[in-house]
Amino acid sequence: MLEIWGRPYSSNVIPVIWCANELNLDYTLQLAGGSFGKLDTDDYQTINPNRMIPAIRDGDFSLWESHAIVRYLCSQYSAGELWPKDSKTRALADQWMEWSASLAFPPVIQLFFATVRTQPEARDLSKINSLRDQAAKTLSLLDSHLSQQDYVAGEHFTMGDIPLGCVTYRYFNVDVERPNLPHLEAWYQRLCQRPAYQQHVMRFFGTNPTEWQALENACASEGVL
Ligand SMILES: N[C@@H](CCC(=O)N[C@@H](CS)C(=O)NCC(=O)O)C(=O)O
Repeated sequence: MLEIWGRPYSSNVIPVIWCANELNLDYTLQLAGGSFGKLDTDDYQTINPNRMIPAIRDGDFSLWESHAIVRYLCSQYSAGELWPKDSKTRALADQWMEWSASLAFPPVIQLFFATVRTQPEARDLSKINSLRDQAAKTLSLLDSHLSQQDYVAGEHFTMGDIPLGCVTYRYFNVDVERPNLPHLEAWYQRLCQRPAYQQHVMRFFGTNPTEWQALENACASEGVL
């Protein structure tokens, strides 16, 4: 059976778990990384020599890098749907996945760390405001793109929506003011209708490091999937 290694509150693991659930795949989640450890074992070295999460093992095949994993799962298990058959549509989906990694993810994850993952008394307001503005400026480009179509690669949900859907959930749920980005919001609301997104992306992540850690620790006893 497919194994996904990682922790369900980790920004790079969430797209993989969401993707596997969109595809209705049977998998086991091997809780690893952060307080779950396991990354320094000999077994994990063979799965991901970087000793980072996420990684997968699918039979005798191992793969790491979250976006590569999303592409593999979609091409292997959803050819023609999440992995568009038309090469230009597929290239556009891919383009937005790359854009997510290079331009959208960095300011949003830094904003997340500067707020939720920093105790309130240690927060740097000017840094938070600067990251907030940078994230909004970057995402405004996606907002204009989405004024023309319902999903990032056209009129259908594809792998291209997966990394950005995860980034956007973080962006819309940290406690900062945001400019009105109506097309981004409408697309986000479309994602919010998807059961796999509701279950695996729309997790309450707490408001400070103590709450965040307690939520993540609870995964082990809840038997999350
Ligand atoms: N580019 C990699 C980044 C992987 C990465 O930074 N993973 C972090 C978690 S989000 C990690 O393994 N940190 C060590 C840990 O969680 O223990 C990917 O997208 O998979």
